[in-house]
Amino acid sequence: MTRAVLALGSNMGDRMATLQGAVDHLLTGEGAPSPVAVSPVYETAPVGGPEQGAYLNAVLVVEAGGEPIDLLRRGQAAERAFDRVREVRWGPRTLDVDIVAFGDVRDDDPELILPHPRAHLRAFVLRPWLDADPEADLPGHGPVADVLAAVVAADSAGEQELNRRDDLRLRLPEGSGNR
Ligand code: A4P
Ligand code: MG
Repeated sequence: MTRAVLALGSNMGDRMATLQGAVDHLLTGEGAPSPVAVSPVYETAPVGGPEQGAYLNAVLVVEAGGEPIDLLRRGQAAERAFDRVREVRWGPRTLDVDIVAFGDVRDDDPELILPHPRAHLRAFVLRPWLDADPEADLPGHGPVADVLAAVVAADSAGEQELNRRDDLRLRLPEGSGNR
């Protein structure tokens, strides 16, 4: 089993229902990874892309069997299950599932770049990841706490401000920890 980190984002439709559905989808069924932790939910201003609505973002930490590509496929199946329409790069989407890290694997295969090539620049990934796993390291970049501190320090314009939504909570599906 390998510790892996998934970043979830939604900025269309019922964003919270989509995130919860994604967590359930990712953790259910044959070969599903076991949950380690799920982060709080953050409301975040869109980074890059066209003008679009605010995102809800969260991070799911799992123990996964199999290969990194199996986890990517599982994430893509979750995206399809939520009718993701992929029109514009970095544009609005009902659900985006990114593989942030898979153990300490480093790979530049464009189909699955590990760790995710923009994770180290994004407070909306690093902040929830740090909440879910305060000891986490981002391969090639060091402790997530330090990487996040650098991102926040560089963001003098406050473009990456995050609003933790304590009124919203993701739950892990029943029994998903006991496989
Ligand atoms: N791919 C390569 N590496 C990975 C990886 N580590 N995880 C490939 C997931 N996919 C990976 O992705 C395009 C291709 O990347 C896939 O075919 C896969 O094989 P996509 O999900 O189809 O396209 P995308 O998401 O539109 O593009 P991209 O580059 O993945 O966008 P990002 O970087 O994920 O950014 N702002 C806020 N506040 N919150 C957000 O969640 N998300 C984005 C999307 C932009 N701005 C955001 C947010
Ligand atoms: Mg993506």
